[in-house]
Amino acid sequence: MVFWEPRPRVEWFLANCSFARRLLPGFEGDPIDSWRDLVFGTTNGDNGDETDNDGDEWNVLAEYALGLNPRMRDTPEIRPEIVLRPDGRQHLGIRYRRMLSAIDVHYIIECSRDLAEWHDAGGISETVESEINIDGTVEVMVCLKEALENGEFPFLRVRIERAK
Ligand SMILES: [Ca+2]
Repeated sequence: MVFWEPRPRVEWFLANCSFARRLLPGFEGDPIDSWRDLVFGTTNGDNGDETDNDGDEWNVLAEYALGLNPRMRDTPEIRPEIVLRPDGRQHLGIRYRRMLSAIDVHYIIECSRDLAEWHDAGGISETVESEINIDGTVEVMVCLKEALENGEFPFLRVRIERAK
C-alpha cells in the first residue's frame, strides 16, 4: 500500500530559501516585520526602527531599506557618479542598493548646494538604471536631469523614511 500525502510545496520552498521571504511583501504582515523576524528571530525586543544593534551607525530601518545586516557592522552601497547621458553631457548621479521588497519604505533623493539645506529632487531627477540582484536587492542609479555644467546642485543623498 502506498500513501501519498500532498505537501505544501510553496511553504516548503519558503522555509528553505531565506531571501524568498523578502520577495513576498505582505506574506506575513508588514515586510519590515517579516524581515525583523527573519534576522532577529522575533519582532519584539530591542530591534525597533531607530535601534543600532551592531554599532555601525546604521539603524534597523536603514539596514532593512539598504539590504544590510543589522547583526554585523557593514556599510551601504551608496556612491556618487558622473554619468554620460544620451544628450552627450555629464550628469551628477547617485547609485545605491535597496531592498526590492521594501514597499513600506520611501527612498527620497535629495539635492543640495551647500550640504546644509536639502531639497526633494524627485521632480529634477530620474532613475536611469535599475538592476535586480539574486539576493533580493536592487541596484538603482538616479541622475539629475540637468547636466553637471549647468546644474545648481553638486550634492545628492538618499533619505529613507518609513511609509505611513
Ligand atoms: Ca549592519
